[in-house]
Amino acid sequence: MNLNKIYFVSLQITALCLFITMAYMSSVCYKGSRRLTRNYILPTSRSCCLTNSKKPKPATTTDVPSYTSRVSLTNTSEQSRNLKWDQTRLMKKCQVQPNSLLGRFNITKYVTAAEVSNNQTNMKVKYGGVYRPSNCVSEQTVAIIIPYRDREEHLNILVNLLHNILQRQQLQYGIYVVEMALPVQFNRGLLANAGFLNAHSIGNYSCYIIHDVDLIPVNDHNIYKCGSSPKHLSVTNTKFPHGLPYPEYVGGVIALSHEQYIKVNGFSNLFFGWGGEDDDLYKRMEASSMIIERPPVHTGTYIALPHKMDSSNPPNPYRDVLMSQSALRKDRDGITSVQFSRKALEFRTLYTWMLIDCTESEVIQNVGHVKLTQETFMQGKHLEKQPLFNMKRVVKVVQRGKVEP
Ligand code: UDH
Ligand code: MN
Repeated sequence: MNLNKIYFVSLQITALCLFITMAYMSSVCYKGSRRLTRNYILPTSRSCCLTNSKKPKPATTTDVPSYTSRVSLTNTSEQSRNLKWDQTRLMKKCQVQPNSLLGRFNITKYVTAAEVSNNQTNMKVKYGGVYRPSNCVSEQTVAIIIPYRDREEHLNILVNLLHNILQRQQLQYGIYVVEMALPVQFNRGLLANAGFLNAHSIGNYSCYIIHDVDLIPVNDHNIYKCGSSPKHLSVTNTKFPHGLPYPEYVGGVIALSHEQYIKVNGFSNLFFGWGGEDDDLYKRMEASSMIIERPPVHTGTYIALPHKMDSSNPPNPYRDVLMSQSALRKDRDGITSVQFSRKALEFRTLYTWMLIDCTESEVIQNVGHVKLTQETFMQGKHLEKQPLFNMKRVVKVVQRGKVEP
């Protein structure tokens, strides 16, 4: 073999090696960027090759543009889903007290149903009354639960105003109107429990605010979020202008986190008719060693829309007796034992509406209680030992996000 031939063959071998090396390196880059797609910023192809052996750099807000432009080159649906996911993750947190808040405001005129549906602010609300800020991530997800029957005018006014306030507060939220089917007597506690279980199943919210339909907030510094303790938001209203009617009062509007709601086992289901379920809730919270947070009086202030006593919600004559056993009954009377059927569910323009039906005797039986009548009360039947309910089973159901029944 002459020298020229040897030189030519070795040149060919060198070129082949170079080609294999380049092909290998570009494949590493490709695999590397695929692997990084979901959790990290995509590096440029050069830096990928240079830094591939190093740990990938965690994403930061300032890194977003490079990530965005890279993905737009190959716009598969999976990548655009990842993009959305990452954009949400990388967006800044919403402010605790956003600049858009007005503080105390005056309501000169209440809206009509027609005005409510035309309102521009509400255009941003999705069907079912859910909203999420577009430019920041809300720290909590909030379900507003409104126990309801036959107060349409109040409902329009409240829902319209709540959307405005909650959007100014930069919250991610959903509004749930929980209506009780006739002819059973109204039961605010049972409706709150049914609303909690359904809203949890639909939106897995972190905070639940039980809200009377006739209380209209007039100060948006009253932030609709949960705290480390249950938060009673309606400190004063036009019916009680000077503050709480009594220190233990937690009626009207109260915010409980998912954990707090489970810890107190929600509301009692036994308060059919008017009164007592809120004082019973206070006793449950006290029995769970919780303290109640409240905003200052001038912040936690509401207009109480006037109404008469409802015919399907007469005062409950046994409310004091039931309340005297609150702490004893707490673990077997609440979300662990609530008995209802959801007759309808509609995602309406400004709220999710559901119709809840129940039978008083079944509700009471499921708690393992006796129905309090003049006769059973005189016989002291309600004081007899009642069977205990299996709390663990229902907590599991709540955690799995299923609604039972
Ligand atoms: N609720 C309804 N429909 C009813 C009953 C109650 O929607 O038929 C809901 C509603 O969310 C209401 C809440 O349950 O805000 C509390 O009930 P309520 O407003 O009847 O309770 P409140 O303590 O009424 O305000 C007291 C009786 C009013 C008599 C007033 C006389 N001046
Ligand atoms: Mn009222």
